[in-house]
Amino acid sequence: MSLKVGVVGTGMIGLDHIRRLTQVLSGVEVVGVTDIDLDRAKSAAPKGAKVFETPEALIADPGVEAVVICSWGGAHEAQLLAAIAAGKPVFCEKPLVTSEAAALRVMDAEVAFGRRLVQVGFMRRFDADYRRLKAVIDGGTLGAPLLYHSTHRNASVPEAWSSELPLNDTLVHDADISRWLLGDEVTGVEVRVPRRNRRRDDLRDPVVVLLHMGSGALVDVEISVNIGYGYDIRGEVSCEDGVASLPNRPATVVSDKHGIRQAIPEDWRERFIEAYDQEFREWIVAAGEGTATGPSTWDGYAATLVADAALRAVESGGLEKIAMRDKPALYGARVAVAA
Ligand code: NAD
Ligand code: ISE
Repeated sequence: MSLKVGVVGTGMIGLDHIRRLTQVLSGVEVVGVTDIDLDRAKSAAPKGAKVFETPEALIADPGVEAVVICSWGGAHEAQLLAAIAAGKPVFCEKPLVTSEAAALRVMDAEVAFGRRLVQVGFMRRFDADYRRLKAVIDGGTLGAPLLYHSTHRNASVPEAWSSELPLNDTLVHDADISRWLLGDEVTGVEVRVPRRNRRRDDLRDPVVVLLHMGSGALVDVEISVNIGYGYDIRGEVSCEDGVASLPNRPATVVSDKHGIRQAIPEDWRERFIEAYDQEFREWIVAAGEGTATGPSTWDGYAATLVADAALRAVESGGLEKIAMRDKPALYGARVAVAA
Protein backbone atom coordinates (compact mmCIF):
# COMPACT_ATOMS: atom_id res chain seq x y z
CA MET A 1 0.00 0.00 0.00
CA SER A 2 1.37 3.41 -0.98
CA LEU A 3 1.25 6.41 1.35
CA LYS A 4 -1.04 9.01 -0.27
CA VAL A 5 0.58 12.42 -0.01
CA GLY A 6 -0.55 16.00 -0.70
CA VAL A 7 2.07 18.67 -1.48
CA VAL A 8 1.55 22.31 -0.45
CA GLY A 9 3.78 24.72 -2.43
CA THR A 10 5.05 23.78 -5.88
CA GLY A 11 8.00 26.16 -6.24
CA MET A 12 11.66 25.14 -6.47
CA ILE A 13 11.84 22.55 -3.70
CA GLY A 14 8.19 21.50 -4.05
CA LEU A 15 8.91 20.47 -7.64
CA ASP A 16 12.09 18.67 -6.63
CA HIS A 17 10.30 16.75 -3.86
CA ILE A 18 7.43 15.85 -6.22
CA ARG A 19 10.06 14.47 -8.63
CA ARG A 20 11.63 12.28 -5.92
CA LEU A 21 8.23 11.17 -4.55
CA THR A 22 7.02 10.17 -8.01
CA GLN A 23 10.19 9.03 -9.82
CA VAL A 24 12.74 7.97 -7.21
CA LEU A 25 11.10 6.60 -4.07
CA SER A 26 8.70 3.72 -3.59
CA GLY A 27 5.77 3.25 -1.20
CA VAL A 28 4.41 6.73 -1.84
CA GLU A 29 2.02 8.43 -4.24
CA VAL A 30 1.39 12.16 -4.77
CA VAL A 31 -2.42 12.40 -4.88
CA GLY A 32 -2.82 16.17 -4.49
CA VAL A 33 -1.02 19.49 -4.89
CA THR A 34 -1.80 23.12 -4.17
CA ASP A 35 -0.11 26.52 -4.44
CA ILE A 36 -1.33 30.11 -4.12
CA ASP A 37 -0.25 30.28 -7.76
CA LEU A 38 -2.79 27.75 -9.09
CA ASP A 39 -1.23 27.67 -12.57
CA ARG A 40 2.03 26.59 -10.98
CA ALA A 41 0.19 23.88 -9.04
CA LYS A 42 -1.54 22.67 -12.22
CA SER A 43 1.70 22.36 -14.14
CA ALA A 44 3.40 20.60 -11.21
CA ALA A 45 0.60 18.06 -10.61
CA PRO A 46 1.66 14.50 -11.45
CA LYS A 47 -0.73 12.51 -13.66
CA GLY A 48 -3.88 11.63 -11.71
CA ALA A 49 -3.19 14.06 -8.83
CA LYS A 50 -5.92 16.52 -7.84
CA VAL A 51 -5.20 20.27 -7.79
CA PHE A 52 -6.69 21.79 -4.62
CA GLU A 53 -7.60 25.48 -4.41
CA THR A 54 -6.28 25.91 -0.86
CA PRO A 55 -3.93 24.14 1.58
CA GLU A 56 -6.88 23.74 3.99
CA ALA A 57 -8.87 21.80 1.36
CA LEU A 58 -5.89 19.57 0.54
CA ILE A 59 -5.11 18.84 4.19
CA ALA A 60 -8.76 18.07 5.05
CA ASP A 61 -9.31 15.76 2.08
CA PRO A 62 -9.87 12.15 3.24
CA GLY A 63 -7.81 10.89 0.28
CA VAL A 64 -4.70 12.70 1.58
CA GLU A 65 -3.02 10.60 4.31
CA ALA A 66 0.08 12.75 4.87
CA VAL A 67 1.19 16.26 3.94
CA VAL A 68 4.43 17.74 2.53
CA ILE A 69 4.77 21.50 3.14
CA CYS A 70 7.01 23.37 0.70
CA SER A 71 5.50 26.86 0.91
CA TRP A 72 7.41 29.90 2.23
CA GLY A 73 8.49 29.83 5.88
CA GLY A 74 5.95 32.46 6.93
CA ALA A 75 3.08 30.24 5.68
CA HIS A 76 4.17 27.08 7.52
CA GLU A 77 2.46 27.73 10.86
CA ALA A 78 -1.13 27.74 9.58
CA GLN A 79 -0.48 24.66 7.41
CA LEU A 80 1.23 22.76 10.25
CA LEU A 81 -1.62 23.56 12.64
CA ALA A 82 -4.17 22.35 10.09
CA ALA A 83 -2.25 19.07 9.54
CA ILE A 84 -1.93 18.48 13.29
CA ALA A 85 -5.64 19.24 13.82
CA ALA A 86 -6.41 16.64 11.13
CA GLY A 87 -4.05 14.14 12.83
CA LYS A 88 -2.01 13.74 9.62
CA PRO A 89 1.78 13.19 9.55
CA VAL A 90 3.49 16.17 7.97
CA PHE A 91 6.89 16.76 6.45
CA CYS A 92 7.60 20.51 6.71
CA GLU A 93 10.46 22.15 4.87
CA LYS A 94 12.72 24.29 7.04
CA PRO A 95 12.35 26.74 8.67
CA LEU A 96 9.65 25.20 10.86
CA VAL A 97 8.23 28.73 11.31
CA THR A 98 9.67 32.22 11.50
CA SER A 99 9.08 33.27 15.12
CA GLU A 100 9.37 31.79 18.60
CA ALA A 101 5.66 32.42 19.28
CA ALA A 102 4.67 30.46 16.17
CA ALA A 103 7.01 27.58 17.10
CA LEU A 104 5.42 27.39 20.55
CA ARG A 105 1.91 27.28 19.05
CA VAL A 106 2.89 24.39 16.79
CA MET A 107 4.61 22.57 19.65
CA ASP A 108 1.63 23.03 21.97
CA ALA A 109 -0.72 21.65 19.30
CA GLU A 110 1.47 18.57 18.66
CA VAL A 111 1.96 17.91 22.38
CA ALA A 112 -1.81 18.21 22.95
CA PHE A 113 -2.36 15.74 20.09
CA GLY A 114 -0.08 13.38 22.02
CA ARG A 115 2.02 11.88 19.25
CA ARG A 116 4.77 13.20 16.98
CA LEU A 117 3.38 14.15 13.58
CA VAL A 118 5.97 16.66 12.31
CA GLN A 119 9.34 16.04 10.61
CA VAL A 120 11.29 19.19 9.71
CA GLY A 121 13.37 19.29 6.50
CA PHE A 122 16.83 19.50 8.09
CA MET A 123 18.25 17.22 5.41
CA ARG A 124 21.90 17.55 6.47
CA ARG A 125 21.17 15.02 9.24
CA PHE A 126 20.51 12.43 6.48
CA ASP A 127 23.67 13.20 4.48
CA ALA A 128 26.20 10.34 4.58
CA ASP A 129 29.19 12.70 5.09
CA TYR A 130 27.56 14.46 8.05
CA ARG A 131 26.52 11.10 9.51
CA ARG A 132 30.14 9.85 9.34
CA LEU A 133 31.39 13.10 10.89
CA LYS A 134 28.95 12.68 13.78
CA ALA A 135 30.01 9.05 14.26
CA VAL A 136 33.65 10.17 14.65
CA ILE A 137 32.76 12.84 17.23
CA ASP A 138 30.43 10.49 19.13
CA GLY A 139 33.11 7.77 19.05
CA GLY A 140 35.13 9.97 21.43
CA THR A 141 38.60 9.16 20.03
CA LEU A 142 39.27 12.85 19.32
CA GLY A 143 38.22 14.01 22.79
CA ALA A 144 35.66 16.71 23.45
CA PRO A 145 34.64 19.03 20.58
CA LEU A 146 35.82 22.58 21.24
CA LEU A 147 35.09 24.47 18.01
CA TYR A 148 32.99 23.84 14.93
CA HIS A 149 33.56 25.82 11.73
CA SER A 150 30.49 25.80 9.48
CA THR A 151 30.69 27.33 6.02
CA HIS A 152 27.42 27.85 4.14
CA ARG A 153 27.79 29.43 0.71
CA ASN A 154 25.09 29.82 -1.93
CA ALA A 155 25.98 30.91 -5.48
CA SER A 156 23.02 33.29 -5.52
CA VAL A 157 19.54 33.84 -4.09
CA PRO A 158 16.34 35.15 -5.70
CA GLU A 159 16.03 38.92 -6.35
CA ALA A 160 13.19 39.13 -3.81
CA TRP A 161 15.46 38.17 -0.88
CA SER A 162 15.63 40.57 2.07
CA SER A 163 18.39 40.86 4.69
CA GLU A 164 16.48 38.76 7.26
CA LEU A 165 16.61 35.63 5.10
CA PRO A 166 20.32 34.74 5.42
CA LEU A 167 19.60 34.54 9.17
CA ASN A 168 16.09 33.07 9.37
CA ASP A 169 16.13 30.90 6.23
CA THR A 170 19.79 29.92 5.67
CA LEU A 171 21.41 29.95 9.15
CA VAL A 172 18.78 27.54 10.54
CA HIS A 173 20.61 24.65 8.80
CA ASP A 174 23.89 25.51 10.55
CA ALA A 175 22.10 25.96 13.87
CA ASP A 176 20.46 22.56 13.55
CA ILE A 177 23.53 20.68 12.37
CA SER A 178 25.66 22.23 15.15
CA ARG A 179 23.17 21.10 17.81
CA TRP A 180 22.99 17.62 16.27
CA LEU A 181 26.72 17.12 15.68
CA LEU A 182 27.74 18.39 19.10
CA GLY A 183 24.73 16.97 21.02
CA ASP A 184 24.30 20.37 22.62
CA GLU A 185 22.05 23.43 22.70
CA VAL A 186 22.79 26.98 21.60
CA THR A 187 22.74 29.37 24.56
CA GLY A 188 23.78 32.64 22.88
CA VAL A 189 24.39 34.22 19.48
CA GLU A 190 26.67 37.01 18.19
CA VAL A 191 26.74 38.36 14.65
CA ARG A 192 29.41 40.33 12.79
CA VAL A 193 28.70 41.99 9.47
CA PRO A 194 31.67 42.53 7.12
CA ARG A 195 31.67 44.57 3.91
CA ARG A 196 28.94 43.53 1.47
CA ASN A 197 29.30 41.41 -1.64
CA ARG A 198 29.20 43.70 -4.71
CA ARG A 199 26.78 41.27 -6.45
CA ARG A 200 23.94 42.20 -4.07
CA ASP A 201 24.83 45.30 -2.08
CA ASP A 202 21.13 45.66 -1.17
CA LEU A 203 21.53 42.59 1.08
CA ARG A 204 23.33 42.10 4.39
CA ASP A 205 25.62 39.45 2.93
CA PRO A 206 27.90 37.87 4.03
CA VAL A 207 27.39 37.51 7.78
CA VAL A 208 29.53 35.78 10.39
CA VAL A 209 27.63 34.19 13.26
CA LEU A 210 29.09 32.90 16.51
CA LEU A 211 27.00 30.30 18.34
CA HIS A 212 27.76 29.78 22.04
CA MET A 213 26.96 26.17 22.96
CA GLY A 214 25.90 24.97 26.42
CA SER A 215 29.12 22.95 26.87
CA GLY A 216 31.24 26.06 26.23
CA ALA A 217 32.11 24.97 22.67
CA LEU A 218 31.89 27.72 20.04
CA VAL A 219 30.59 27.48 16.47
CA ASP A 220 31.55 30.04 13.82
CA VAL A 221 29.30 30.17 10.78
CA GLU A 222 29.98 31.93 7.48
CA ILE A 223 26.77 32.65 5.63
CA SER A 224 27.38 33.91 2.09
CA VAL A 225 24.39 33.83 -0.21
CA ASN A 226 25.87 35.41 -3.35
CA ILE A 227 29.30 33.83 -3.58
CA GLY A 228 28.89 33.34 -7.33
CA TYR A 229 31.06 30.26 -7.88
CA GLY A 230 28.71 27.54 -6.58
CA TYR A 231 27.10 25.88 -3.55
CA ASP A 232 29.89 25.24 -1.10
CA ILE A 233 29.13 23.58 2.23
CA ARG A 234 31.99 22.82 4.61
CA GLY A 235 32.32 21.72 8.21
CA GLU A 236 35.26 21.06 10.51
CA VAL A 237 35.20 20.10 14.18
CA SER A 238 38.28 20.90 16.29
CA CYS A 239 38.43 18.55 19.25
CA GLU A 240 40.87 18.16 22.15
CA ASP A 241 42.95 15.53 20.35
CA GLY A 242 42.31 16.05 16.65
CA VAL A 243 40.19 17.53 13.91
CA ALA A 244 37.38 15.93 11.87
CA SER A 245 36.10 17.50 8.62
CA LEU A 246 33.51 16.89 5.96
CA PRO A 247 35.30 15.62 2.85
CA ASN A 248 35.19 17.40 -0.50
CA ARG A 249 32.51 15.66 -2.54
CA PRO A 250 33.85 13.28 -5.16
CA ALA A 251 33.67 14.85 -8.62
CA THR A 252 35.29 14.03 -11.93
CA VAL A 253 38.77 15.56 -12.20
CA VAL A 254 39.04 17.54 -15.43
CA SER A 255 42.48 18.40 -16.82
CA ASP A 256 42.74 20.81 -19.74
CA LYS A 257 44.47 24.04 -20.75
CA HIS A 258 42.94 25.84 -17.72
CA GLY A 259 44.50 23.39 -15.27
CA ILE A 260 43.22 20.53 -13.10
CA ARG A 261 39.80 21.08 -11.53
CA GLN A 262 36.62 19.54 -10.09
CA ALA A 263 33.11 20.91 -10.45
CA ILE A 264 31.33 22.45 -7.45
CA PRO A 265 27.58 21.73 -7.00
CA GLU A 266 25.37 24.45 -8.46
CA ASP A 267 22.89 24.49 -5.59
CA TRP A 268 21.32 22.54 -2.72
CA ARG A 269 19.42 20.23 -5.11
CA GLU A 270 22.68 18.79 -6.41
CA ARG A 271 24.76 18.82 -3.19
CA PHE A 272 22.12 17.15 -1.01
CA ILE A 273 20.30 15.00 -3.57
CA GLU A 274 20.92 11.74 -1.69
CA ALA A 275 20.19 13.35 1.69
CA TYR A 276 16.75 14.55 0.53
CA ASP A 277 16.03 11.06 -0.82
CA GLN A 278 17.01 9.51 2.51
CA GLU A 279 15.03 11.98 4.65
CA PHE A 280 11.92 11.06 2.64
CA ARG A 281 12.62 7.32 2.81
CA GLU A 282 12.63 7.60 6.60
CA TRP A 283 9.62 9.95 6.59
CA ILE A 284 7.53 7.59 4.42
CA VAL A 285 8.09 4.70 6.86
CA ALA A 286 7.14 6.75 9.94
CA ALA A 287 4.23 8.55 8.24
CA GLY A 288 2.89 5.17 7.12
CA GLU A 289 2.70 4.29 10.82
CA GLY A 290 0.89 7.57 11.56
CA THR A 291 3.82 9.32 13.22
CA ALA A 292 7.14 11.10 12.58
CA THR A 293 10.82 10.58 13.42
CA GLY A 294 13.96 12.61 12.62
CA PRO A 295 14.20 16.39 13.13
CA SER A 296 11.23 17.39 15.26
CA THR A 297 9.17 20.43 16.15
CA TRP A 298 11.57 20.80 19.10
CA ASP A 299 14.50 21.01 16.67
CA GLY A 300 12.61 23.49 14.49
CA TYR A 301 11.88 25.57 17.62
CA ALA A 302 15.56 25.52 18.66
CA ALA A 303 16.68 26.70 15.21
CA THR A 304 14.01 29.43 15.20
CA LEU A 305 15.33 30.72 18.54
CA VAL A 306 18.81 30.95 17.00
CA ALA A 307 17.48 32.88 13.99
CA ASP A 308 15.51 35.26 16.26
CA ALA A 309 18.59 35.81 18.46
CA ALA A 310 20.79 36.41 15.39
CA LEU A 311 18.40 39.08 14.12
CA ARG A 312 18.47 40.74 17.56
CA ALA A 313 22.28 40.48 17.63
CA VAL A 314 22.57 42.39 14.34
CA GLU A 315 20.78 45.28 16.03
CA SER A 316 22.46 45.10 19.44
CA GLY A 317 25.98 44.23 18.24
CA GLY A 318 26.34 42.06 21.37
CA LEU A 319 25.71 38.57 22.70
CA GLU A 320 22.01 37.67 22.57
CA LYS A 321 21.12 34.91 25.02
CA ILE A 322 18.68 32.11 24.29
CA ALA A 323 16.27 30.67 26.84
CA MET A 324 14.48 27.46 25.87
CA ARG A 325 11.30 26.18 27.45
CA ASP A 326 11.47 22.80 29.22
CA LYS A 327 11.53 20.00 26.66
CA PRO A 328 8.20 18.16 26.48
CA ALA A 329 8.50 14.38 27.00
CA LEU A 330 7.17 13.88 23.45
CA TYR A 331 10.56 15.02 22.10
CA GLY A 332 12.74 12.79 24.29
CA ALA A 333 15.24 13.55 27.02
CA ARG A 334 16.50 17.08 27.50
CA VAL A 335 20.10 17.63 26.39
CA ALA A 336 22.20 18.52 29.46
CA VAL A 337 23.27 22.15 29.23
CA ALA A 338 26.01 23.53 31.50
CA ALA A 339 25.01 26.52 33.65
P1 NAD B 1 9.72 29.03 -3.91
O1 NAD B 1 9.40 30.48 -3.78
O2 NAD B 1 10.42 28.55 -5.13
O3 NAD B 1 8.40 28.16 -3.75
C1 NAD B 1 7.48 28.37 -2.71
C2 NAD B 1 6.10 28.10 -3.28
O4 NAD B 1 5.16 28.15 -2.21
C3 NAD B 1 5.67 29.14 -4.33
O5 NAD B 1 5.22 28.47 -5.49
C4 NAD B 1 4.55 29.92 -3.63
O6 NAD B 1 3.57 30.39 -4.52
C5 NAD B 1 4.01 28.84 -2.68
N1 NAD B 1 3.31 29.39 -1.52
C6 NAD B 1 3.73 30.38 -0.72
N2 NAD B 1 2.84 30.60 0.26
C7 NAD B 1 1.83 29.71 0.07
C8 NAD B 1 0.64 29.43 0.75
N3 NAD B 1 0.26 30.12 1.81
N4 NAD B 1 -0.13 28.43 0.28
C9 NAD B 1 0.22 27.73 -0.81
N5 NAD B 1 1.36 27.95 -1.51
C10 NAD B 1 2.15 28.92 -1.06
O7 NAD B 1 10.57 28.67 -2.61
P2 NAD B 1 11.44 27.36 -2.35
O8 NAD B 1 12.86 27.65 -2.60
O9 NAD B 1 10.81 26.19 -3.00
O10 NAD B 1 11.30 27.24 -0.75
C11 NAD B 1 10.14 26.76 -0.14
C12 NAD B 1 10.47 26.31 1.28
O11 NAD B 1 11.44 25.28 1.23
C13 NAD B 1 11.07 27.43 2.16
O12 NAD B 1 10.63 27.23 3.47
C14 NAD B 1 12.56 27.18 2.06
O13 NAD B 1 13.28 27.63 3.17
C15 NAD B 1 12.60 25.66 1.96
N6 NAD B 1 13.78 25.17 1.23
C16 NAD B 1 14.52 24.20 1.82
C17 NAD B 1 15.66 23.74 1.19
C18 NAD B 1 16.51 22.71 1.87
O14 NAD B 1 17.67 22.60 1.52
N7 NAD B 1 15.98 21.94 2.80
C19 NAD B 1 16.02 24.23 -0.05
C20 NAD B 1 15.22 25.17 -0.66
C21 NAD B 1 14.09 25.64 0.00
C1 ISE C 1 17.39 27.27 1.03
O1 ISE C 1 16.06 27.48 1.46
C2 ISE C 1 17.95 26.05 1.67
O2 ISE C 1 17.42 25.52 2.59
C3 ISE C 1 19.31 25.74 1.25
O3 ISE C 1 19.74 24.51 1.77
C4 ISE C 1 20.17 26.86 1.77
O4 ISE C 1 21.52 26.64 1.41
C5 ISE C 1 19.70 28.17 1.18
O5 ISE C 1 20.47 29.23 1.71
C6 ISE C 1 18.24 28.41 1.53
O6 ISE C 1 17.79 29.59 0.91
